[in-house]
Amino acid sequence: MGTNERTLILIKPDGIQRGLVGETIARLEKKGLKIVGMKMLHVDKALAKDHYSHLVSKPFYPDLEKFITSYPVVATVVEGKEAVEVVRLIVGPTNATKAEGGTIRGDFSNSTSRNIIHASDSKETAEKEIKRFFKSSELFDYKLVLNEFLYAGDE
Ligand code: IDP
Ligand code: MG
Repeated sequence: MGTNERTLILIKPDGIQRGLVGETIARLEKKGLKIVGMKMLHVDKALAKDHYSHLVSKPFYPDLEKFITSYPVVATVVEGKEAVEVVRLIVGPTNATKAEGGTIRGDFSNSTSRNIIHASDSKETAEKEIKRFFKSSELFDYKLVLNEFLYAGDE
């Protein structure tokens, strides 16, 4: 069973400004995801265009770029069984107005444009996004001793 799938999370400027860094990371940790990289950075325009390349032609892109480059973000890579899908489920859908309670977006946002957190949407995207935000020397391979208590009996 693969427990080493990785995904990228960004706590966006609204998440930091609203004091939700600890709450957000705590939810991922309590699920049993292993933190393998973490840093604060300021996203510049070029990085924003790269990261949101699928959205540059949208009418809301200027606001999105201004927002994501306005204040720092916290970038985190977590690892675990089916991490990409698991994190998307914990985060909730893009439009937080439609996000269920219990999800990060459902509990803390009622907006599409200010929805607290980014999470990679597929394994392929995750690989690209992790490389975009982290050097290999900034990612840590270590044994999470708790794994035996998190998944050991799974197929
Ligand atoms: P995701 O963050 O759930 O993966 P994407 O479609 O990849 O959603 O969009 C990236 C980000 O762009 C969203 O999280 C949100 O901040 C912003 N965004 C997406 N669609 C809209 C929209 O219709 N209006 C305003 N902002 C949007
Ligand atoms: Mg996306």
